[in-house]
Amino acid sequence: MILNKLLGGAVVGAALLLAGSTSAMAVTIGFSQVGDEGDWRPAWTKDMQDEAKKEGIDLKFADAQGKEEEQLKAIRAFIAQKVDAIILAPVVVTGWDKVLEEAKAAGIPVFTADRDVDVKDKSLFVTRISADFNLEGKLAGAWLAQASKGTCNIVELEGTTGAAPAIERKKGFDAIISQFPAMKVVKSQDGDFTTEGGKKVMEAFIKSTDNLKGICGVFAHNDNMQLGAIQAMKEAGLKPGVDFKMVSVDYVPAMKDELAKGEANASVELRSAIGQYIYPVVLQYLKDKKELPKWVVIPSDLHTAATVQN
Ligand code: GYE
Repeated sequence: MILNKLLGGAVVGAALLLAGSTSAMAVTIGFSQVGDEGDWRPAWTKDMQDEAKKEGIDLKFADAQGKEEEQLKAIRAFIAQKVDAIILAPVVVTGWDKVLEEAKAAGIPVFTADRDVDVKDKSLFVTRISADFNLEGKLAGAWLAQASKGTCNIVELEGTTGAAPAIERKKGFDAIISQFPAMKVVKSQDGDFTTEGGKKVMEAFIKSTDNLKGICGVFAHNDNMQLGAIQAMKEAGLKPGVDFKMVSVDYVPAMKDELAKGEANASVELRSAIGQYIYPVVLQYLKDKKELPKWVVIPSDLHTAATVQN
């Protein structure tokens, strides 16, 4: 708020000199977070809070517990508080047009981080700062194609229906395996990105396929669902990582342990320390209001047991 006022006037140089300390010109940012559904997200939340402190940002944090209505409320509260900028990590892609129009009318720039929004008018947000989920799906598919020599019946644990990573990881994965006539997704179901969700879905798959008969691979849209799937498989006396090729996304510490143990085989890293990518973009924009490309991409890497580092 204060920064807006300072930068708005011609007296900016003198005002900055007078202000002297960074706290006098602290930028206020509202951050609407999805929730804490797995291991990756709370790690990212902590990173956002730590990095905000380092940058001297006054961060208003709102956890929506996975509910879009809560995110809408949080954004409206941020608008009422006249924050300098809003960072939105949206649970699903749809339903944002109206509230983002309200932010625009109030002159508050919105940045999306991590997940994407699907809005008609792209000027409703400045830019999206996130990894390429489609590429993550492709990396997972390419790993499985190579590991199975292009022949594999796959079961898939999908992320929250309507969420950008669920949509894009599936698309990317399908784009690769469709190149291999003997690779096929035989079952696919929403496990909501949680360990419990993944476990339940895998239990159902185990039942409906007579103990995963004929299945060679398990692709989970995130590690937590894969961790749940591994539990379910072990409880059924199956050997994940040995008799089934296990690939997922996030590369969280618990998955690194599974890779090292050999109960999982590959995980595409989704970095959680991304405040360092996000805040500089927001702060720079608040200074110069220069238009940005609509997507600032954060890189992803593939890890297997061979490259796991604890
Ligand atoms: O992979 C998953 C989390 O939005 C890309 O959300 C993120 C995903 C991440 O629940 O673990």
